[in-house]
Amino acid sequence: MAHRPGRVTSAKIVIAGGFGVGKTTLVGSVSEITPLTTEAIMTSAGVGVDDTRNVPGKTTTTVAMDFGRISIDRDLILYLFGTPGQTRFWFMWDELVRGAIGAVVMVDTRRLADCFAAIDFFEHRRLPYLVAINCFDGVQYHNADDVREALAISSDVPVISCDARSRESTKNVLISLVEYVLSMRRARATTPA
Ligand SMILES: Nc1nc2c(ncn2[C@@H]2O[C@H](COP(=O)(O)OP(=O)(O)OP(=O)(O)O)[C@@H](O)[C@H]2O)c(=O)[nH]1
Ligand SMILES: [Mg+2]
Repeated sequence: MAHRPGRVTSAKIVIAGGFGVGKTTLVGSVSEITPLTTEAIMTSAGVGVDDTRNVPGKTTTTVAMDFGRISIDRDLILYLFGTPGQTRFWFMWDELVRGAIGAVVMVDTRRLADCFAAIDFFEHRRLPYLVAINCFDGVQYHNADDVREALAISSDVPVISCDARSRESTKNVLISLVEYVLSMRRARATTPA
Protein backbone atom coordinates (compact mmCIF):
# COMPACT_ATOMS: atom_id res chain seq x y z
CA MET A 1 0.00 0.00 0.00
CA ALA A 2 1.96 3.02 -1.23
CA HIS A 3 0.08 6.06 0.02
CA ARG A 4 0.59 8.90 -2.47
CA PRO A 5 -1.23 12.19 -1.87
CA GLY A 6 -3.69 13.00 -4.63
CA ARG A 7 -4.12 9.36 -5.65
CA VAL A 8 -6.85 7.22 -4.17
CA THR A 9 -5.44 4.15 -2.51
CA SER A 10 -7.58 1.31 -1.25
CA ALA A 11 -6.59 -1.34 1.25
CA LYS A 12 -8.16 -4.43 2.71
CA ILE A 13 -8.39 -4.92 6.46
CA VAL A 14 -9.57 -8.02 8.29
CA ILE A 15 -11.57 -7.79 11.53
CA ALA A 16 -11.07 -10.95 13.58
CA GLY A 17 -11.60 -12.26 17.10
CA GLY A 18 -13.61 -14.80 19.02
CA PHE A 19 -17.31 -15.54 18.97
CA GLY A 20 -19.59 -12.59 19.78
CA VAL A 21 -16.77 -10.14 20.50
CA GLY A 22 -18.31 -7.36 18.36
CA LYS A 23 -16.83 -7.80 14.85
CA THR A 24 -20.12 -7.34 12.98
CA THR A 25 -20.97 -4.42 15.29
CA LEU A 26 -17.63 -2.74 14.47
CA VAL A 27 -18.01 -3.10 10.70
CA GLY A 28 -21.60 -1.83 10.91
CA SER A 29 -20.79 1.19 13.06
CA VAL A 30 -17.99 2.51 10.89
CA SER A 31 -19.03 1.58 7.36
CA GLU A 32 -20.27 4.36 5.11
CA ILE A 33 -22.07 1.87 2.88
CA THR A 34 -24.77 -0.44 4.18
CA PRO A 35 -22.59 -3.32 5.31
CA LEU A 36 -23.01 -6.67 3.69
CA THR A 37 -23.65 -9.12 6.48
CA THR A 38 -24.16 -12.85 6.47
CA GLU A 39 -25.95 -13.31 9.77
CA ALA A 40 -27.83 -16.50 10.55
CA ILE A 41 -30.28 -16.90 13.42
CA MET A 42 -28.79 -18.94 16.24
CA THR A 43 -31.07 -21.84 16.99
CA SER A 44 -31.25 -24.31 19.84
CA ALA A 45 -28.84 -26.49 17.81
CA GLY A 46 -26.06 -24.15 18.96
CA VAL A 47 -26.76 -24.60 22.68
CA GLY A 48 -23.66 -26.06 24.29
CA VAL A 49 -21.57 -25.15 21.22
CA ASP A 50 -21.88 -21.35 21.16
CA ASP A 51 -21.16 -19.69 24.48
CA THR A 52 -23.56 -16.73 24.68
CA ARG A 53 -23.27 -16.15 28.44
CA ASN A 54 -21.50 -12.83 28.01
CA VAL A 55 -23.61 -11.65 25.07
CA PRO A 56 -27.13 -12.52 26.20
CA GLY A 57 -28.81 -10.24 23.60
CA LYS A 58 -27.14 -12.03 20.74
CA THR A 59 -29.55 -13.82 18.43
CA THR A 60 -27.54 -14.10 15.21
CA THR A 61 -24.03 -15.09 14.20
CA THR A 62 -21.85 -14.43 11.16
CA VAL A 63 -21.62 -17.47 8.89
CA ALA A 64 -19.45 -16.14 6.04
CA MET A 65 -18.25 -12.58 6.47
CA ASP A 66 -19.11 -8.92 7.03
CA PHE A 67 -18.13 -6.39 4.43
CA GLY A 68 -17.96 -2.61 4.78
CA ARG A 69 -16.10 0.41 3.46
CA ILE A 70 -14.72 3.56 5.08
CA SER A 71 -12.87 6.53 3.58
CA ILE A 72 -10.21 7.57 6.06
CA ASP A 73 -9.52 10.70 4.08
CA ARG A 74 -9.99 11.79 0.49
CA ASP A 75 -7.34 9.46 -0.81
CA LEU A 76 -7.49 6.38 1.42
CA ILE A 77 -10.38 3.92 1.33
CA LEU A 78 -10.43 0.89 3.58
CA TYR A 79 -12.41 -2.23 2.77
CA LEU A 80 -13.30 -4.13 5.90
CA PHE A 81 -13.79 -7.87 6.01
CA GLY A 82 -15.20 -9.24 9.26
CA THR A 83 -14.54 -12.92 9.90
CA PRO A 84 -16.96 -15.45 11.39
CA GLY A 85 -16.08 -15.99 15.06
CA GLN A 86 -17.13 -19.59 15.40
CA THR A 87 -14.32 -22.05 14.96
CA ARG A 88 -16.41 -24.26 12.67
CA PHE A 89 -16.20 -21.54 9.99
CA TRP A 90 -12.44 -21.14 10.16
CA PHE A 91 -11.82 -22.94 6.90
CA MET A 92 -12.70 -19.61 5.22
CA TRP A 93 -9.95 -17.58 6.89
CA ASP A 94 -7.25 -18.22 4.30
CA GLU A 95 -9.48 -16.76 1.58
CA LEU A 96 -10.61 -13.86 3.75
CA VAL A 97 -7.12 -12.62 4.57
CA ARG A 98 -5.75 -12.82 1.03
CA GLY A 99 -4.44 -9.38 0.00
CA ALA A 100 -5.07 -7.78 3.40
CA ILE A 101 -2.56 -5.19 4.67
CA GLY A 102 -3.37 -5.83 8.32
CA ALA A 103 -5.91 -7.06 10.84
CA VAL A 104 -7.76 -5.96 13.94
CA VAL A 105 -8.05 -8.66 16.62
CA MET A 106 -10.96 -7.79 18.89
CA VAL A 107 -10.95 -9.03 22.45
CA ASP A 108 -13.44 -9.19 25.27
CA THR A 109 -11.41 -9.23 28.50
CA ARG A 110 -13.89 -11.71 30.03
CA ARG A 111 -12.95 -14.22 27.34
CA LEU A 112 -9.36 -13.40 26.44
CA ALA A 113 -8.49 -16.92 25.33
CA ASP A 114 -11.02 -16.69 22.50
CA CYS A 115 -8.64 -14.48 20.52
CA PHE A 116 -5.56 -16.74 20.80
CA ALA A 117 -6.35 -18.56 17.56
CA ALA A 118 -6.67 -15.29 15.62
CA ILE A 119 -3.37 -13.98 17.03
CA ASP A 120 -1.59 -17.24 16.18
CA PHE A 121 -3.03 -17.10 12.68
CA PHE A 122 -1.73 -13.57 11.97
CA GLU A 123 1.63 -14.17 13.67
CA HIS A 124 2.10 -17.29 11.56
CA ARG A 125 1.31 -15.41 8.35
CA ARG A 126 3.32 -12.37 9.45
CA LEU A 127 0.35 -10.09 8.83
CA PRO A 128 0.54 -6.94 11.00
CA TYR A 129 -2.31 -6.77 13.52
CA LEU A 130 -3.37 -4.73 16.49
CA VAL A 131 -5.47 -5.73 19.47
CA ALA A 132 -8.67 -3.77 20.11
CA ILE A 133 -10.24 -4.30 23.54
CA ASN A 134 -14.00 -4.00 23.07
CA CYS A 135 -15.31 -2.35 26.22
CA PHE A 136 -18.66 -3.96 26.98
CA ASP A 137 -20.88 -2.09 29.43
CA GLY A 138 -20.28 -2.87 33.06
CA VAL A 139 -17.17 -4.97 32.45
CA GLN A 140 -14.16 -4.16 34.58
CA TYR A 141 -11.58 -2.22 32.67
CA HIS A 142 -8.19 -3.82 32.04
CA ASN A 143 -5.41 -1.61 30.84
CA ALA A 144 -3.55 -2.23 27.63
CA ASP A 145 -0.34 -3.38 29.34
CA ASP A 146 -2.17 -6.05 31.35
CA VAL A 147 -3.87 -7.34 28.22
CA ARG A 148 -0.57 -7.34 26.30
CA GLU A 149 1.05 -9.34 29.07
CA ALA A 150 -1.83 -11.80 29.30
CA LEU A 151 -1.71 -12.36 25.54
CA ALA A 152 2.11 -12.57 25.54
CA ILE A 153 2.42 -10.41 22.44
CA SER A 154 5.37 -8.31 21.40
CA SER A 155 5.72 -4.79 22.80
CA ASP A 156 5.36 -3.17 19.39
CA VAL A 157 1.89 -4.59 18.67
CA PRO A 158 -0.57 -1.77 19.49
CA VAL A 159 -3.21 -2.60 22.12
CA ILE A 160 -6.05 -0.09 22.32
CA SER A 161 -9.50 0.15 23.88
CA CYS A 162 -12.59 0.83 21.82
CA ASP A 163 -16.36 0.76 21.77
CA ALA A 164 -17.38 -1.21 18.69
CA ARG A 165 -20.72 0.62 18.62
CA SER A 166 -19.11 4.04 18.19
CA ARG A 167 -18.08 5.26 14.75
CA GLU A 168 -15.42 7.62 16.12
CA SER A 169 -13.94 4.92 18.32
CA THR A 170 -13.75 2.30 15.59
CA LYS A 171 -12.39 4.81 13.09
CA ASN A 172 -9.59 5.50 15.55
CA VAL A 173 -8.80 1.80 15.72
CA LEU A 174 -8.53 1.63 11.93
CA ILE A 175 -6.34 4.74 11.72
CA SER A 176 -4.04 3.26 14.38
CA LEU A 177 -3.79 0.06 12.37
CA VAL A 178 -2.94 1.90 9.13
CA GLU A 179 -0.27 3.94 10.95
CA TYR A 180 1.16 0.76 12.44
CA VAL A 181 1.25 -1.01 9.06
CA LEU A 182 2.99 1.98 7.48
CA SER A 183 5.54 2.18 10.30
CA MET A 184 6.27 -1.56 9.98
CA ARG A 185 6.78 -1.19 6.24
CA ARG A 186 9.09 1.78 6.68
CA ALA A 187 11.09 -0.14 9.28
CA ARG A 188 11.38 -3.16 6.98
CA ALA A 189 12.42 -0.96 4.06
CA THR A 190 15.25 0.58 6.05
CA THR A 191 16.49 -2.64 7.64
CA PRO A 192 19.38 -4.11 5.63
CA ALA A 193 18.64 -7.65 4.46
N1 LIG B 1 -22.41 -3.39 25.49
C1 LIG B 1 -21.85 -3.65 24.32
N2 LIG B 1 -22.41 -4.59 23.57
C2 LIG B 1 -21.82 -4.88 22.38
C3 LIG B 1 -20.66 -4.22 21.95
N3 LIG B 1 -20.28 -4.75 20.78
C4 LIG B 1 -21.19 -5.69 20.48
N4 LIG B 1 -22.13 -5.76 21.43
C5 LIG B 1 -23.23 -6.70 21.49
O1 LIG B 1 -22.61 -7.97 21.54
C6 LIG B 1 -23.25 -8.89 20.70
C7 LIG B 1 -22.27 -9.51 19.72
O2 LIG B 1 -21.96 -8.63 18.69
P1 LIG B 1 -21.57 -9.08 17.19
O3 LIG B 1 -21.12 -7.80 16.55
O4 LIG B 1 -22.64 -9.87 16.53
O5 LIG B 1 -20.34 -10.03 17.44
P2 LIG B 1 -19.49 -10.84 16.36
O6 LIG B 1 -18.09 -10.80 16.87
O7 LIG B 1 -19.73 -10.34 14.99
O8 LIG B 1 -20.11 -12.29 16.54
P3 LIG B 1 -19.91 -13.61 15.61
O9 LIG B 1 -19.89 -13.17 14.20
O10 LIG B 1 -21.10 -14.47 15.94
O11 LIG B 1 -18.64 -14.24 16.07
C8 LIG B 1 -24.41 -8.15 20.07
O12 LIG B 1 -25.57 -8.46 20.82
C9 LIG B 1 -24.05 -6.68 20.23
O13 LIG B 1 -25.19 -5.85 20.38
C10 LIG B 1 -20.11 -3.21 22.78
O14 LIG B 1 -19.11 -2.59 22.47
N5 LIG B 1 -20.74 -2.97 23.97
MG1 LIG C 1 -20.27 -11.37 13.36
